Amino acid sequence: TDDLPVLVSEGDIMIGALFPLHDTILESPPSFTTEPHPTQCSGFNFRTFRWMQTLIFAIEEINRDKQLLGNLTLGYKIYDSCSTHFHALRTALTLMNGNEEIAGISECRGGVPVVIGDGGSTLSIVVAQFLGVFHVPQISYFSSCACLSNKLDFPAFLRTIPSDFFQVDALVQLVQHFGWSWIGTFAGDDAYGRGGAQIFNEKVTKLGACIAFYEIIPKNHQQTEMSRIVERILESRSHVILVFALEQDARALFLEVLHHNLTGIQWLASEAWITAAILSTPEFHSVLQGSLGYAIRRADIPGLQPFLLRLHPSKYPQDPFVEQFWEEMFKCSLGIINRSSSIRPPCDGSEVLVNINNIYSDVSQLRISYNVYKAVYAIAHALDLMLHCEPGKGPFAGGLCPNFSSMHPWQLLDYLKHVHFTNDFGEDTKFDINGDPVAMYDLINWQLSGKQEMQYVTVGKYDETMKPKLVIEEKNIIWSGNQKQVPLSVCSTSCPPGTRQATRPNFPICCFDCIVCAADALECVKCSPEFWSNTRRDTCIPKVVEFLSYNDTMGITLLSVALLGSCFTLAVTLIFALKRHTPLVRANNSEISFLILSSLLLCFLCALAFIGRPTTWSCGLRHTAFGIAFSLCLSCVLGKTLVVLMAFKASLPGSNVMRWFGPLQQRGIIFMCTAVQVVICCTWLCVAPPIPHMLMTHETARIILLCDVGSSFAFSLVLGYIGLLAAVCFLLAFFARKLPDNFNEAKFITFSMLIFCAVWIAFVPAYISSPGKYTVAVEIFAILASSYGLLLCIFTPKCYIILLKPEKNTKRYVMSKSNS
Ligand code: TCR
Repeated sequence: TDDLPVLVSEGDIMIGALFPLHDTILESPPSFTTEPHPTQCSGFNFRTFRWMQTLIFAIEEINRDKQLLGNLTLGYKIYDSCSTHFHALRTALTLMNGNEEIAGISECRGGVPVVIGDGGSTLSIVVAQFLGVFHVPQISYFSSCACLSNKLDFPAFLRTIPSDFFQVDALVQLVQHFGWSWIGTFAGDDAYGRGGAQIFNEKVTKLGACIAFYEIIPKNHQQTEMSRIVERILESRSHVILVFALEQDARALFLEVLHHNLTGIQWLASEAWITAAILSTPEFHSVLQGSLGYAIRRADIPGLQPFLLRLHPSKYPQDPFVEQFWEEMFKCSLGIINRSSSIRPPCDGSEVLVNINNIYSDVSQLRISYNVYKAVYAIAHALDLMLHCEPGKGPFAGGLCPNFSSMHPWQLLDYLKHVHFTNDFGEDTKFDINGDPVAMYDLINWQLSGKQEMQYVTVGKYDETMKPKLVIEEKNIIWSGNQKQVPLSVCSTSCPPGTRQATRPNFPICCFDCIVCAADALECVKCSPEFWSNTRRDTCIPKVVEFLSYNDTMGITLLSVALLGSCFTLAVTLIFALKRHTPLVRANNSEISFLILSSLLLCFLCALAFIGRPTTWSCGLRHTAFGIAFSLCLSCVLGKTLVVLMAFKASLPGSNVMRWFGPLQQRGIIFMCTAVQVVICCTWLCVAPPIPHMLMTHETARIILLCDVGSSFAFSLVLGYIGLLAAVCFLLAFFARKLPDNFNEAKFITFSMLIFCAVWIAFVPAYISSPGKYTVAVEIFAILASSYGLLLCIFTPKCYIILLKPEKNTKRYVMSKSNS
């Protein structure tokens, strides 16, 4: 290795440090035909030079302080890594005493036990991989890539800058807070930019928002490529864009944005450029005003400014960097080494640092410098702990303490991992298991002051340890374009009520069309079965409950017909009762007639149970009452028919039928036939009673309230039994129709049974096919029709004679009739 410029100060414990004091390296690929040239760095960086001075400041402060480390002193060895990863590795090798035998490094003879640095993540990754092999602790003040938290790859890496993982978390919370769902991302082409943007994209997508585009800013800032990626902004029509890149790359991007005359975009900044001076110049005001981003916490380090201003080349002849700093600062030549590249006037000694306004002496934004300061103090505190280790209570196996004078780097690493102290500014410093500090950020908003100067206004705070982590003072934010209103960035605005999102094929999920909800459409809110959507399709309204009520026309009509029937029945009963002594009534077995009449009355009345809102009671009553009333009625008719038949048989010579078919037997038959139905009905009610039931489908706006028969077998049995009785009646009456009897009774019964059977046969298909409440109406109609049939056929002829033809109501006539 060639002789690299190094700044050394001896001490009891040496700290190695790497600073990217230059921005690039002038190195053409070596030809390997001649001896490779020594490295030449170019682009002196005043900012990192200030960080370096802060390191020296901190070390001198600690050496003065007798509390910390007692009389032991810290020394340092500082190298310039020139912002180039292989050069950083070269310096790290030198720090580890690369000139000597590397195998001895783990014993740390000659090598430093700890390294502070390097700058950017790309540099630190290389250095950390190398140092990790030897377990030499490395504390970075600037490398924030989340990848460095991986302790498998970087076991000895610690840092005082928070991991970008937390910065991205804070950015994502911002996105979530303001409801942006269509965000573009630009990333610098390095570990920092790519690493940060990638985590951001993943997290945002997980939230359900979408990345409108993701573009890498090339390191060479090539014009065509820059132009292409800026056009992506226009294409995507995204209004919120994150730029996760170093300031130089961000600058190249914004120059191109300016060139495209793109305004009205809300820029989200990464920590690397949110306080960048090169971007807050007037030319970028129109574009960058309103930008939001997180900056790490700053602090004022008392005494640092005079320390910075103390420098003079004459005071530090050994310092290889001061001389260059001076030449660059005052654009003059000290003439000690003749640099052919720069032809400058010689420095005349009149140069004074105090008068200069430069980023080096600006101590208003001490963020990274403060991280360097903290790193030095962390090492000092770790060494102090080690120094005060009590034998037997040490951290190593068996309570061992390290031997301070010949400590191993890994022992210091262990102490560093557990260091925890509060510095003079009241801030806690400690490392988590990944070697990361507690993440704290200020939310910065770029606002134009009255004097047209860009100001970094703090509008919020992020603290990993607080709940909530992020606090935003929303009212203090001035958005891009001097707006007070939160900018909107969505691909498609949300769909109005009553419509649903339909994703566009080949588009992210945030882009969709709104289409009107069909009744059962996917993702439209489905109303529960009792509800129905209103005409605007935005709320669910209760469905109309439908049943045959006393209020609607159909209900009223059926009700009146039923009541009318009842009245007729009562009227007939009255007539029969009044004329009960007349031959006609007497000949007609008045007992059975009255039984038929009352059962008919029951039949008419049971129709009423079918009208009105079905309840447990009315459901139970409906079919049973109907079944029993009809069975009773039919049994009586059966009994009557039997009488006619028997009477005929009895009138035949030598017959004694009448003897065993007297009124008692008649009653018995009627009772038996009805009892069967009563038993069926009781069993039905006990085992599976009919209950009210809501019939609802999603397709209709109505709920049909009906009685579920409970057991359809029982229902069929009841109906079947009635059918059976009717059929038997019909058959008997049919046989008896030609027989001479009173007023062709049997003929009328045949006729009434014909009507009865016809009605009920017609009922079955009508019942099955009629919708909703009309099934009930059909049933009532059947009941009423058959009841009327019976009433009219059996009783009208008699009433006709009783009322209008009283002359026929004589014993003789009745007898003659029956004898004719
Ligand atoms: N860590 C970055 C580099 C960087 C930076 C900055 C550069 C950070 N902050 C501010 C310029 C200005 C944070 C890295 O590479 O890890």
